[in-house]
Amino acid sequence: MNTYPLLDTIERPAQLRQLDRKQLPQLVDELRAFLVESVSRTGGHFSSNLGTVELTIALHYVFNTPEDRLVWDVGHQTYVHKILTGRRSGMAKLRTHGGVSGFPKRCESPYDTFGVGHSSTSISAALGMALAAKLSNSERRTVAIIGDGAMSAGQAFEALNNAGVADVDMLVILNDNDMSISPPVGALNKYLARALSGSTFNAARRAGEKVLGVSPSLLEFANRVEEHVKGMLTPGTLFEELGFNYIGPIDGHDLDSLIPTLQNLQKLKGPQFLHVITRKGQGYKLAEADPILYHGVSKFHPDIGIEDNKPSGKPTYTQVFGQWLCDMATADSRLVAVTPAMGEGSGMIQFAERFPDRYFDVGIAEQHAVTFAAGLACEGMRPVVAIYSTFLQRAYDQLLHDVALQNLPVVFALDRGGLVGADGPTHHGAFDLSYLTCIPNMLIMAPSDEEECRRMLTTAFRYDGPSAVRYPRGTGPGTPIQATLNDLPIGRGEIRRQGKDVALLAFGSMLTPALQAADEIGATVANMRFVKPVDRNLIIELAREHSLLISIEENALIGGAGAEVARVLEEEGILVRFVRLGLPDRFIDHGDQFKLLAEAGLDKEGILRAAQPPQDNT
Ligand SMILES: Cc1ncc(C[n+]2csc(CCOP(=O)(O)OP(=O)(O)O)c2C)c(N)n1
Repeated sequence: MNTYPLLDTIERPAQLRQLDRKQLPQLVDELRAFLVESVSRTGGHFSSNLGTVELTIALHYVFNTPEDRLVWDVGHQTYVHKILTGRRSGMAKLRTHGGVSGFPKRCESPYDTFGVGHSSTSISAALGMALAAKLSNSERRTVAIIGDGAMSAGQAFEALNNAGVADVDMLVILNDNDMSISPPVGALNKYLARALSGSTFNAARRAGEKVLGVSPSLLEFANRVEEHVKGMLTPGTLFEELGFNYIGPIDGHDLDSLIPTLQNLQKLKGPQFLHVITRKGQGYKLAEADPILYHGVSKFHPDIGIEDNKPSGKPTYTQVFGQWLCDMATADSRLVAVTPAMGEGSGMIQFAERFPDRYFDVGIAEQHAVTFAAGLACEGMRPVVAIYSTFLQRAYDQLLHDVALQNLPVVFALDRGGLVGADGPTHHGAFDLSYLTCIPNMLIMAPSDEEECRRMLTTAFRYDGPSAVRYPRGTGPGTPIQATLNDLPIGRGEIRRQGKDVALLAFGSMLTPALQAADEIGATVANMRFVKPVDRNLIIELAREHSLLISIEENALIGGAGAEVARVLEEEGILVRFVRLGLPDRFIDHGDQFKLLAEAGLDKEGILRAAQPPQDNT
């Protein structure tokens, strides 16, 4: 039996637009079934995609894509968009090497108008596109689709502030499911929540029906919107004040509301704002009940759902951090912890439960998170900012200007340092060592195992200035963790294996492959531990006793840990053969974390290749 008779007929949105509206509910059902089948086999983002099935269909049904531009925020909710735009068969290889990306990517499809992965960019990008359309006298429409979580970021408001006075035709759709990854935080959320309160929402629905029911002319439509919607609803006031024409809230799972509303908005001039209410996980009961668990999933059985994580024996680095945070908070009441909307992913849930007054989820607001931590530090607190390496990129000036320049004791616990695998180039933590080492006052460490991670966090916490501990995604070698909170002597590495001729200078996660390679060639292995200050004496000693030094790091080669080693050699006037291994000067695609590392030469084989004597070309 064919489960997807209607979906099978649609390869492109143009075919979708040929369908009768009465056929669309069937398409909704087929797409949801397909999503469940396909994501349960590949893993990926799940609840957000279930929540945007109707909205995506309605957008491609009403707008003339790809001529009209759909600009998705974050992009983790675009699987239906991908399926409807010629990539349905590619979903079988979603997020795997050479397969479809988990996020929109301009090089993947003309329907992907803007590359995303990091949040809160859609309104800015859409405004740029809308202005470009205006300047080139094009009639094409531009639509930004942004979640209520992503809307909490400063950049979204900067863009609204600009767009509201920009005299362009653009539509911003707020996809409000009252969830970020975790429950949303902040005053904006409270403000939006009023829209969901029964009476207001029902009033809006009635107003919407009244406005749309009789196919009003444009003028009538505008007047009635004015009369019935604007006047009645509070949620829109903020957006109205910013210069947008606010419509909503409407039910984002009701095509009979969505399609006529979009059709009308399509014709209106100036900045338009449509507030749509959806439910994260819609249509799959388990995800509806626990949208956090089903936000990003590994493979699971669709009839059973996600089964309890079998303890793997080894804790992840994220869990090591979470445990340390609780232990250090118990030991020192000055510790406060800050997360920009990543409490779960950063391993802070236990801390949040045990120390609710010292836990600050500030929303998707990395810049604010860092300056907020600086303020806490000014007053004697000891803030720990838990942030993914890739997301700290957002807050670079705050890190430099607000924290480092004032030499404030803020600990940056940088999770996902190095390649993350399936999420790909938007999420790889490939650059932190480069962007951190050039900042004065920074203490930078990269652990090679779990206990070392704990010690580095303790070292960072006791350091009187800004510090970063960057650890990789997943598990380490499984070194047992001590209950005590010991620190490390700052700026000192250690020899882990004494050999001869070749010295491997391993940073962080690269110690494991370095030891494997060294066993084959009898090389010396140094666990460098500190990227800054790098262990100068150790480098001098290794250079004196070996004919080849190889530095190995899971970071961009340019400006990373190896560059610090090179700096020492240069400053000391040491002439020795020196090879640096790290990530090449290109963006690394999505795929299996370890295969990607091997491709970059960051495994045992890659190290052995680098240790070969130079080719004699004479
Ligand atoms: C700059 C940045 N910080 C954090 C994240 C991680 N992140 C991905 S999705 C998400 C929640 C987004 O919430 P919302 O926009 O409401 O979309 P929903 O998941 O509810 O559909 C977060 C915090 C990110 N992608 N980008």
